[in-house]
Amino acid sequence: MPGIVIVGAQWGDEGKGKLVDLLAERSDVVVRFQGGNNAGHTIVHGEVKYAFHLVPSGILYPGTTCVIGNGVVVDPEVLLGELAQLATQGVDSSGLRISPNAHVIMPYHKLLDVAGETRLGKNQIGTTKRGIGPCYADKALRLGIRIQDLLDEAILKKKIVAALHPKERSLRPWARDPQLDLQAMTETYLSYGHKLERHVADTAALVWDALDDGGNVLFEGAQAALLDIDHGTYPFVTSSNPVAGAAAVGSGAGPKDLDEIWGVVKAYCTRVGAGPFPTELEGPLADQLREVGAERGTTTGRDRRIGWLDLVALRYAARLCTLDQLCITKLDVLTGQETIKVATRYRSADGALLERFPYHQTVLHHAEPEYDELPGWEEDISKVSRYEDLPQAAREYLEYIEAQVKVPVGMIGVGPAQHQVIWTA
Ligand code: 2SA
Ligand code: GDP
Ligand code: MG
Repeated sequence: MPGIVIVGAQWGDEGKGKLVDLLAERSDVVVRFQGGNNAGHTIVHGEVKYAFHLVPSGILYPGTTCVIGNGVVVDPEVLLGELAQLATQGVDSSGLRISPNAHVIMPYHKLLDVAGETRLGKNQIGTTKRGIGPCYADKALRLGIRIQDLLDEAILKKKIVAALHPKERSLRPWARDPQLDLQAMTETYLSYGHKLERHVADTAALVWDALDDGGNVLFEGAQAALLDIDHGTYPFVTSSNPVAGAAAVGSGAGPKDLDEIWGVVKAYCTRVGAGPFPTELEGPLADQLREVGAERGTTTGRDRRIGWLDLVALRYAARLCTLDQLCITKLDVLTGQETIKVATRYRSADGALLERFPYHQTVLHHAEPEYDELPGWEEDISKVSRYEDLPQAAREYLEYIEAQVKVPVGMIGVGPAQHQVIWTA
């Protein structure tokens, strides 16, 4: 299958990086198509642990070209830092390609992200404060700075002036901040452009050529369907489209190039940041799962909120992304639970039963999940590599999910390491 898309089917951190790492070896190109360094993809490759934020997770394979597509927002300072870090780990990133149309996160985007959250007070979204929202806002306003502008001395300063003009009032508290000095900022970003120039290429054409030559292209999603700005739990979402359809828009591929779509799903549920989370757990069980699953943000280090698997949300994500396969990760984390709960539907504040994910924010905020309970298992499954060797209760749990979501389970994760997987596809 030449065009394979990997997306998160919950609220992020499902373990997309690990699946990308496993499939990247047989891919010619791996493309990031949305988001920025708000993403955190942890990979345990051999004995070494890597955390990627901007660089596609395929970078560890020398024969694979890694692309930062037009739909990504790039903080050049972070990208250069990540490349330097990879170099110290002996990783060759000369195969990285960056779209000239990708937008650049500027210092004022980061300041405005922090200021926006402070202004919202207790209603804050819980962003990663990496400047993602303000950068995408400038893109929509057509005031964005793109990677190609960093290569153009004549134009960069003019574009920064135009971008700063409508923000003057909001940026007044930082009027004397040296990072907002026009000349210094222009020079700094030109120097970033200079350092990144060798990676800049026509990435859409590169993806087309790979596909037209019968190559394998892996589209690597960041965040997840329920954080999608159009379809997620708005306003508690990110500012891009992490759903599968965006793989085409954010890379330049056509919709018919997306041949197979994998949704990565944790065997339970987590969310980092604010917003509705109907199956959220509190107390000792949440603490225990957070501890066993090491549920802390890869980028910000924040504790992730924990909950039971939510099939209402998962069926919604599966339809939004037309999932072909599910990759169920972290099954090992549920080992030792006497029973496992799964939300099958919600009850709204007025008593109505909801099989479908509600579009109305208020309905969702008051929705109470109704659960099925399944038996758990005691056996250590972290070394299991064949489906038939899983305890019966674990198999029944997976088969129950398959039947409820009507999408086959193609891969199961039983530990963080690359080899701790069970393939069924
Ligand atoms: P932003 O910064 O504007 O995109 O934040 C908006 C919301 O999107 C959520 N978001 C994420 N949720 C899960 N994982 C993400 N990546 C990191 C990770 C998160 C971290 O891999 O752990 O380290 O905290 C990610 N990025 C954005 C965010 O929490 C807001 O709810
Ligand atoms: P991503 O953003 O979807 O790529 O996920 P993150 O890397 O932010 O978070 C997933 C975390 O779970 C990482 O620390 C992975 O190493 C880890 N992980 C992935 N799959 C499994 C699994 O099957 N079992 C366990 N215990 N950990 C896993
Ligand atoms: Mg993550």
